[in-house]
Amino acid sequence: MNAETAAPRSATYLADYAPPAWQAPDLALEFELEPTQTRVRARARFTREAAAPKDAPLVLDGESDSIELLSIIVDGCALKSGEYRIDEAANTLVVEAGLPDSFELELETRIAPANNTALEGLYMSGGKFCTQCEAQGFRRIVYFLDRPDVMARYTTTVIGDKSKYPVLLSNGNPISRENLPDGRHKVVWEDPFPKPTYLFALVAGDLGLVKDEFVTRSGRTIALEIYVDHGNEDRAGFAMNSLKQAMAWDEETFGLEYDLDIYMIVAVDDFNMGAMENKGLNLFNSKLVLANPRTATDDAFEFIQAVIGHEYFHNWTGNRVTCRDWFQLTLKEGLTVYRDQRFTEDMTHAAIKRIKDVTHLRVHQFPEDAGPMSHPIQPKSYIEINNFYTMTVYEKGAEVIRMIATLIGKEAFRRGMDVYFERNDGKAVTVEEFVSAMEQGAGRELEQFRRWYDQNGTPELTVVGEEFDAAAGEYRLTLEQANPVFEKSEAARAAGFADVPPLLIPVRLGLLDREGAGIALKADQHRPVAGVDDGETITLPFSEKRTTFVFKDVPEKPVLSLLRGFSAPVRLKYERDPADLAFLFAHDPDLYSRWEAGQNLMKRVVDQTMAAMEQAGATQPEIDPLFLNAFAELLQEPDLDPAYRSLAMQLPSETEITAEQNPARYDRVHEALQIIRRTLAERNRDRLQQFYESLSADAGGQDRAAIGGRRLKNRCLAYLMSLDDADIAGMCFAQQKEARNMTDETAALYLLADGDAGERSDSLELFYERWREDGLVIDHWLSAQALSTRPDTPERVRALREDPVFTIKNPNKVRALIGAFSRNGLRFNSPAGYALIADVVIELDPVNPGIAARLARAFNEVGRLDAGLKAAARAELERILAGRKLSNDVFEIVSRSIQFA
Ligand code: HT7
Ligand code: ZN
Repeated sequence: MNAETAAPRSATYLADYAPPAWQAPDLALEFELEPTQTRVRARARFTREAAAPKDAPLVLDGESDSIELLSIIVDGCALKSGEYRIDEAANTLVVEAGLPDSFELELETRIAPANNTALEGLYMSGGKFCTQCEAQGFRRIVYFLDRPDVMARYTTTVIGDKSKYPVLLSNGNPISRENLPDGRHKVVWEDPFPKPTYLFALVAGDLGLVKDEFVTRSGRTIALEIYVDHGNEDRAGFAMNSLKQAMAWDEETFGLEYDLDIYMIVAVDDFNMGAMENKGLNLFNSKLVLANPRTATDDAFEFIQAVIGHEYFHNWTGNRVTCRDWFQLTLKEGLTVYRDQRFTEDMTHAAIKRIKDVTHLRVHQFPEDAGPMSHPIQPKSYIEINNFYTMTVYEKGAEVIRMIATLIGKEAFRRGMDVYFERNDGKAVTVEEFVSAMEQGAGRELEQFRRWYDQNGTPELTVVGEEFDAAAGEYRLTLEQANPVFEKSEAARAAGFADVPPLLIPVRLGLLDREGAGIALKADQHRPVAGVDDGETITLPFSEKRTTFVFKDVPEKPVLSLLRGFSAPVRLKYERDPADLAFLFAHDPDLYSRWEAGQNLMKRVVDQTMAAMEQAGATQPEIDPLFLNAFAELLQEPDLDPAYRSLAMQLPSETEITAEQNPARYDRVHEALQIIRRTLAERNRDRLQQFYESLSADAGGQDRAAIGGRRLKNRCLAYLMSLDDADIAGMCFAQQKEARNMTDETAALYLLADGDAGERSDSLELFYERWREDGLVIDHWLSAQALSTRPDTPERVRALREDPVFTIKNPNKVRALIGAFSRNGLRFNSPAGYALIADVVIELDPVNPGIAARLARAFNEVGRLDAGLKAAARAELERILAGRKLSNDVFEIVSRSIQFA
């Protein structure tokens, strides 16, 4: 079977949205927990919506593969078999006829959480019961209206064996506790806030508890509780502190206070994603809760703070105001990512955080948007909604929110947020409500801006002309925009666009004089947006296909600092004088643009090196002295923040460079980067060593200076390791052995695992012996080997699947080994690499289709492979598609990819 013959699957379309025919404003649930036979009872009064037809049947969502229906009672009378039906294909329970406009329904069902390996619905992890209901997990628990525009107040009774499950949790506040005569106990939870099914949660188990509290600005005391496995209590302090920071930040920044009396977080080892914002009861992948400096890297700490913030911020952007349907996912996710990004900017270093976010977007979202999974931030159709928790919906979605803030200014944005909550609290709404609230807050229309929600593809912003008229003191800048992916799309054709309409793109820029100082700006025809800019940075609202912007009173030929802060998620096409790039890399006061100038210089050098290698077959092509000097000056500059210096020193990744190539040349890019890295290390060896030694005394502080010091030290170590010098390899291994913190320990591990130094096997052995019992830390051991650029990596990864620390059932392990390997551009892109991923996708699909589909996205780049690799990838995609009973999750990803092969 191939793509053409694979069974078609039915898609859901935004255009087909219809409001629900029934509502059930209160839902009483009762769980009697047993691993293989949990009883679930649901009781609710259903009321027919006024606009629904009088004969509208009741259609409840529920997966008959997971749920055994024991009884169904309407207004006290049990229905007989002919009075309802279970539609196995549609996953519904239907009561066709004879229903009054309002009635009480009682259902009793049985499920087997211990057999639930998909980790959606109610499942077991490490002996505890837990749930994951977003997006459509509730329909694996009991039949109900499993759609976000049906919101109910829940009362949840949880009953379980008291010795095995002393902790019984659900959403809201606990209202009663009772011991039962048979050794079980019962806790009743009541959540006063109406919520959709996807925010329902239940946890039961034997858990350790870390407690704290937070006093809101209105004086309410909120109990904060983090539940972890016994023995891990001392690793929850950072998460707790992050939660309190997030609560205070949301009050200060957006005036948003927490609403329930208790906020609970539970750490779970088996979890498909990072975390889940269930009302009052967040579930977290334990990796995103548990941390102390001995076991977690600085990156892990920063990620934990961000995700704790993200889930907390959902309480307003997602829970209090939720999505009408899943096509509106970016309404809560894009906005909440934007909020967590700003939180981290405020808690750490704003420019560095922005640089990291932009890099993440360009490395992951840009390729997604140019490949088989390209979609607008508001998708228009899906086969499996789980496949649309994407970089586009989340990260590009956050960029779209950021552009609104850039265009209207932070104060107007805040007013817009207030309007959004005033109008929509307690409702399930669409992205339109958000944009319209922003219009109200800003007092201006954003009609053209709305196109960002509908156009897929990364727009191109091209500088087509720059002129300086010394006599007139005028600088003229001509910009053009295009979106080649969207222009060729089905959607553009269907909408009948002869000429695709332009986007409103906020372009922030500054002009520098030859001393590197900002020139005061006056744009005559396109005035800066009031209150946004500081006189030396201006935001041009670029709204046409092509515009010439004229700047007056410019005293000398300026150097343009364009797209400051990456003010729009576009590909900038700007052929510029490398001397200007070097100048900006040394002087731009905008730290983002300064870094970006360095990246552009580096990308240029990579291209030159590749070209030289190709033409002359030279193994040691000469590197542009302009760049070598710029880099040396960066190392010499006094008083630069160490974390910023470290970022500015970093070469663009192989992934970022190959993402712009067609065909992608993984081997060539890898080689060119190695040559450049080694040349830089050779020329700056003393300075790198000086930094390394002066920063080596650090023992693991968590303050900004200590973190920055470690970043710079380990960046220097990475450069020095490219020299293939035995002394340096010895120094690297010594760092690993003596490390008192996980950042230094793993930095050395990853470097040694990547090469051929004699210390390599000792390094891997030492790490394994130290950490094999720690389920989270040992994942670095798997990833370090999976990311190694050594030629034997595919075989090694296959072998590691048999190691006792690996199991295909745990998503973290799959991500650490197989996911990491799929990101290893050089080694994954080979027939052996493709076969390995395809084997795992095929094996994992029946176990956990969500994770299998994520892995299958490794083939996203298939359209940009050379002919040989494309054929090999296509063969593997066909092999996956040929599988019997392939899940919708994997089918959708693979069938889209194969069209590009
Ligand atoms: N809103 C949460 C999404 C999520 C999820 C989605 C599908 C499958 C499993 C999942 N676990 C969590 C996470 C968030 O964005 O906050
Ligand atoms: Zn989220």
